[in-house]
This record gives sequence, structure tokens and C-alpha cells, in this order.
Amino acid sequence: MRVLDFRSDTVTRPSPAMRRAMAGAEVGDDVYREDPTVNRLEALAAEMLGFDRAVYMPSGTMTNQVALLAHTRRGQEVIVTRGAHIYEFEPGAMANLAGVSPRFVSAPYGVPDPEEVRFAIHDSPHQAPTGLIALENTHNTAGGTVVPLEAQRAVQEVAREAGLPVHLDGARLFNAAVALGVEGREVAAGFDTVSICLSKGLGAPVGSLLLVPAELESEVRRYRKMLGGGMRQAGVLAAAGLIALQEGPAALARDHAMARELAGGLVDLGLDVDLRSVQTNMVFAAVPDARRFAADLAAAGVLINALGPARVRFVTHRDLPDDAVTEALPRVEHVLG
Ligand code: TLP
Repeated sequence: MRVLDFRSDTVTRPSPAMRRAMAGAEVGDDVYREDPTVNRLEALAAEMLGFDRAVYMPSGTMTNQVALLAHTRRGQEVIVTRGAHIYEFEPGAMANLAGVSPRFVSAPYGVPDPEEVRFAIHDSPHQAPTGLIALENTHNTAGGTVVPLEAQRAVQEVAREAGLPVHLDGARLFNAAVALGVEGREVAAGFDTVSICLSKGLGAPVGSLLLVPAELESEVRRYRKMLGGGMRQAGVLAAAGLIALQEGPAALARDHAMARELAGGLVDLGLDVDLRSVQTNMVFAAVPDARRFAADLAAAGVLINALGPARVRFVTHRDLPDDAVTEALPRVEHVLG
């Protein structure tokens, strides 16, 4: 039986072209800024996304946490959307490293209400002062949903009035861009820093980039080194990252179409899927016992993740065969009995 892995787009493996590029990559010591392949990747990312500089790091967790370190002081609050990855899935790093606490705002479909954000900003002797506002696009736990550009701009405006920086966790920024039919730089516009991941739907084996203004670069490089992210001859990885950045975005529309097909099929089987949330490469379904459902489905050769007691997530990606949905649905039907 062929195993179909819908757990995450992080499971994608480097393509043969990536492996060839990795084998032949020109390298140097990146901590001295002497790795030509990393330098090329950083320059390309900065150019594509309209920023002064990009800094290559091992993971999206590191790019997010370095951004927090660069923007905030200990004891401050960071305004985050409910369910944001930067808080939920980055093992308490926010408290442990930057020493900041989250102030949650509700965000149906990943979209916060700017007035709620305005109200969440604190600047009084009685409350922790706000240091940063962080958005996520696409918003993972909201369903892989797209935050519209106007909604981003509304929050940026509130931040600007309050003199606060805004960070975007754009781990799947190109999924948002493809769904909106715009260039990546339009999704990245107006933020002080943006994190993007090459290792998800774009298909690189490893790597994320933090997009920064020139004046933050040296501090960001220092924090990267402090956290153990000075990777020396990282060009062997960046070589795959270059292909991911150049060729990955155009391939994402297929993943999105596959997610829509899967969502429709799951609904036809009687599963509870909010179709309005199926906007990119994720499908969340409500089930009575998520762990049990995921385990039963794994036994049938379909891997998914339980993302709540009664919520499972399917993620589509480039390593799934074209007929993955056709093959998966009868197995889901079998598990549903
Ligand atoms: N997300 C992973 C898990 O950690 C949940 C996944 O399978 O979706 N921001 C967002 C929005 C993410 O979804 C992720 C990874 C990250 C940051 C962290 O990236 P890495 O795994 O490179 O540290």
C-alpha cells in the first residue's frame, strides 16, 4: 500500500534538481559572509520581497524568535492572533528567549479586527507595555487562511499610529500570494520584518529567511549566532533554497487545487469541513476523537495530524502524487465505517 503523507508540507523532500545543485554548490564560511550561495539566496529573497536585506536561518522558529529578540525588550507584550504559531508551536521560546508575553486578539479566518488590536495596545503604568504586533499569513491554525492585504494594512496603520513595529510570520507567504493572485512583495509590504520558509510548500529540505531593514541586519545576525544559527558552509543548503524560491511559488496552485478537491470529497463523505476556510493547501475537519481518527487513518496508509481534541489537519504539497486525493478518499470512507 502506498502511504500518502498529508501531515504537513514540511515533509517535502529535495527534488533531483535540488540535490544536484546541493552537490555542486559553491560554499564558504557564512559567519564571515563568505558563502557565495547563501549570499545569492539572501540577495534574491530581499529583491523578490522588497526588503533591504534577508538573513538565512535554519528554521521558521528561529526567524520568528530572532525577530522578537530584535524588536522587543524583556517584560513587554506582543500582540498575536489566537492560535499563532509564534506562540503555540515554538516551545515557549517567546517567554524563554525574548522574555515577552503574548496578548491575544481574536482572528476569525486569521484576520484580526484592527479596533481590537488598537485596544490591546498598552502604554500605562498598570500593564505590560506593548513591544510588537505579529501577524501570520497564511494563518495555519485558522485553516491555512489568507489574510487580505487591506486587513494587513489596517493593522499596520494602527501600529504606525502607536509607533509599534509589525512582524509577519509568512512561513507560507507565497501560498497567500498565489491565492490572492499577487506578487510575494505585495504580501510582505508594510511590515518591519517578515519571516518566510523555504522548507514547506516550496520544497527545500531546510531553511527560512528573515527579511529586515538595513539598520536591523547586524543585530539580527548577532541574535542568529547567539541562538546557534551560524551555519558556516550553509551554501549546500542554500543551493536548494534558491531553486525553492525561484521555482516553488509557481507550483503552489496545484497544492491549493488538491486541497479543494480533498475538502469537497471529505464533505461528500459526511465530514464536517468549513469550506470557507479552505483557501490554500490545508483542510481541517472536525471529528469526535482526533487522535483516534488520525491513528485509524495511519493504519490505512493516510497520515494526518490531530491539531486539537476534535480537529484534524490535512496538508497538500508537491510530494503527493496527482491522484493522492482519489486514492485517499476511499481509505477515509473505510475508516469512517
Ligand atoms: N509549522 C509546522 C508545525 O510546527 C505546526 C506545520 O506542520 O505546519 N510559522 C508557521 C505559520 C508554521 O506553520 C511553522 C511550521 C513555522 C512558523 C515554523 O517553521 P519551522 O518548522 O521551520 O521552525
